[in-house]
Amino acid sequence: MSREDLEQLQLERLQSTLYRVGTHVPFYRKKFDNLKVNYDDFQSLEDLRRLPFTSKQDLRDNYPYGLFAVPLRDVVRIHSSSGTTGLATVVGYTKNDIKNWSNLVARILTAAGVTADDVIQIAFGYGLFTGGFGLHYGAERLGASVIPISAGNTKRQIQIMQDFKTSALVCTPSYALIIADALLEMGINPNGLSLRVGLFGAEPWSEAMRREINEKLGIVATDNYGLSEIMGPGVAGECQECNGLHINEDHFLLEVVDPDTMEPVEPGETGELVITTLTKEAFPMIRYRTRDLTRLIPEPCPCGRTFMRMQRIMGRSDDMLIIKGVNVFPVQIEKVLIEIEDTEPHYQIIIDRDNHSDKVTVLVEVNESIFFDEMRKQRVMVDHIKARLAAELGISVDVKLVEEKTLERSEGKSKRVIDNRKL
Ligand code: DLL
Repeated sequence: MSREDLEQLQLERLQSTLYRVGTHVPFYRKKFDNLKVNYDDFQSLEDLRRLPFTSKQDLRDNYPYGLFAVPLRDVVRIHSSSGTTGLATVVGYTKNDIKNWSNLVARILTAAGVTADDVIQIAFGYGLFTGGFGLHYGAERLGASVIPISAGNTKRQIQIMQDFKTSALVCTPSYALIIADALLEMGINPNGLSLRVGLFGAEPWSEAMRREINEKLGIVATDNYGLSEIMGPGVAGECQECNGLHINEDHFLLEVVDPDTMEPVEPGETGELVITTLTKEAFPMIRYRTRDLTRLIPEPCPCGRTFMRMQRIMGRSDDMLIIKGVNVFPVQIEKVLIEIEDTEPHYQIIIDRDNHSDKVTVLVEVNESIFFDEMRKQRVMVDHIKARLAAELGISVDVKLVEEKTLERSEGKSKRVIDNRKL
């Protein structure tokens, strides 16, 4: 599609999305009224800049169904991000949304080189997380043979990979490396497997990691990007050039803005990605602040696809951490610690990558009475904090008690997080 035709399609779809949220979602109606936005007179994509941004906080404030644009009886699927209690965000899909989602993921699989002849092993979690089901429906839409094995149990993954002749692997890049190392340990030569392509996403990774995965698994590793608030996987994905992710621009309108001024950056400059959905029925999003940092690549891609590419995600403009694929905010840890007696409001989160798996240690200052107390009491406290954190975060973390005033104090922002992962 030429850029001109694409922009016309985007404008028409934007107009109908604005009508949809303006009439069905009180949150947006109020925002538009306050800003005196009359979306009926939207004549160009430039007008988008008159619209308000939507943030993760807006989703939380409207928990669970406040931002849905259809009645629940039209919703056929519900997903939720990262399963945490107070901070969860909930998204919904109509039948048509699921159809579009499947088509878009099928596109991403195709771009990465997967076909109906492939046996595809989906080692993403199936559940509230969008990764498993999102890739699953896309792969079925494509006609590939899907193995819905879900995440974990690495030995079994390898057994199945050998027996079922898996040719495409889908998971997080860190899990791909865990599988690669397990193969090595088990003395299995990856060249003896049928594996030829991998689609990895849901967490940040690097070119160095790509090289390592390619070498250790003997495959072409591609990157794909998405987020639950917008749809899940299927927003953008790499073709076999492996040089930036093609954005599904007929369904999503992307802007890159300066996270401080919220003004658009120069074309090709790095900034925060802001996404507007163009076809979503149940859960449309207007100018959603992803907090993900990237840049658009305006040059045409040698593969011939005309959809614009974005560079792999380079970081975040907030403090969200992705640990074992789960989104974690330091403030969640703080909230738990504050509620626990005898702890000081000083803590530090240390993240390491051990054998390609994320490991989190939370150092917590405790008052003298506890610190010099008997071991048994300390152990009880550690177990208590661990259990509370696991319930809040959805992942297990190590906890170490430290004496009062051991953690470095800072004059400015305190450095709560030490991320030692070298991606
Ligand atoms: O991670 C959706 C997904 C599933 C994408 C499977 C790709 C494959 P959430 O759990 O809502 O959704 O997390 C979204 O994860 O805002 C990014 O910060 C990060 N992220 C997702 N894909 C990538 C990627 C899914 N390829 C958040 N590179 C996003 C870097 C990524 N970060």
